[in-house]
Amino acid sequence: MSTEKILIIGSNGQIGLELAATLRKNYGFDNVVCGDLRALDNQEGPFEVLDVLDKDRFHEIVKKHGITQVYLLAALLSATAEKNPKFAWDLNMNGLFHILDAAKEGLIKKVYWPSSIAVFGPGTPRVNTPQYTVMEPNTIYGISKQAGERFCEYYHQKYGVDVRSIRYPGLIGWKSAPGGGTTDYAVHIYHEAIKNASYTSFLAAGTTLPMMYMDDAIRATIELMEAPAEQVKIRSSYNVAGMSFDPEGIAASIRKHIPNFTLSYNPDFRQAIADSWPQSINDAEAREHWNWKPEFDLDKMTEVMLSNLK
Ligand code: NAD
Ligand code: AKB
Repeated sequence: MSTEKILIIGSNGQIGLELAATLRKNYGFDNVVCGDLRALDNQEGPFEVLDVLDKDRFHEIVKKHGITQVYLLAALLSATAEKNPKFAWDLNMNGLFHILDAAKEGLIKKVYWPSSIAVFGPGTPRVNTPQYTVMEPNTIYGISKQAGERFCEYYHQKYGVDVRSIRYPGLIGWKSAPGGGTTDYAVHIYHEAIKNASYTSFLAAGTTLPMMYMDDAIRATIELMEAPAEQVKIRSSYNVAGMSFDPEGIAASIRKHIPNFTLSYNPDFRQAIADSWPQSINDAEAREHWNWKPEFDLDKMTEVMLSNLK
């Protein structure tokens, strides 16, 4: 039986719901405590109401359950953050400080915190973007993720905090809804394909972005968290790649199953965010250090998405 007790903060979001289910399978149902601002109607298993900005409440939960590891998922994503930049900075940074400080004080042993391809900016080489390159993000979300990466590395180097991180691309899954990102169209398109055989994209034709199927993202996260510490040589955040496509690419993949599917375009403010991000990611370091390898390409993902959403 596992000796680890895991707390997922932001457990009821797009990633948290899927991560909680997998961690509960691996570590035992009662060894994974979920935490979010409010419970779901059908909330399952150990759950605590938690605002990550409330440090005392976080400490209370850690002590109550004997938490050893924290996965911090609570954040404002790119599109929502642009609408409320000051609050986005507060949540994305101070939430992280509460967790890193708890690890520094020895209250918890291990931390997972996700970064994003949003750490890159308009000056970054956009194709096959390497781990180390120009990083000048121009969104508040990207700025908070880049600062978060710097603090993760700082806390590791100065205080020995065991913090691990991945720069997720846009994540696509059928079990949970996306929460305010620029890549959300790539989830919505599958739902609309099934309901209406048509979709209007809020990103323009030709907007290629790095994406990943959720199962790959969850597997990457757990593989990184379970890797021996000496293999985790990057303590800011790892590039990981899954696939890259533009709206027409995903539409073509959908048409293999729904031949009459039509795609139109009505780009909005999210276009500028997408235009500042890479098109594809080089993940050589993740492959070399902890043997990362994606399993899903676009057509395999489309098959799974459509068959499950039906
Ligand atoms: P989401 O918006 O779907 O879920 C976030 C969850 O956090 C929600 O359930 C929300 O209620 C909760 N939350 C918000 N404020 C909180 C607070 N103060 N205290 C406690 N909980 C709070 O987000 P997600 O897509 O699951 O993303 C999780 C993390 O992964 C974020 O850090 C995000 O930046 C990162 N990420 C996600 C993607 C993606 O495509 N989903 C890509 C890159 C990085
Ligand atoms: C978003 O679009 O904000 C997220 C991300 C890539 O960080 N999906």
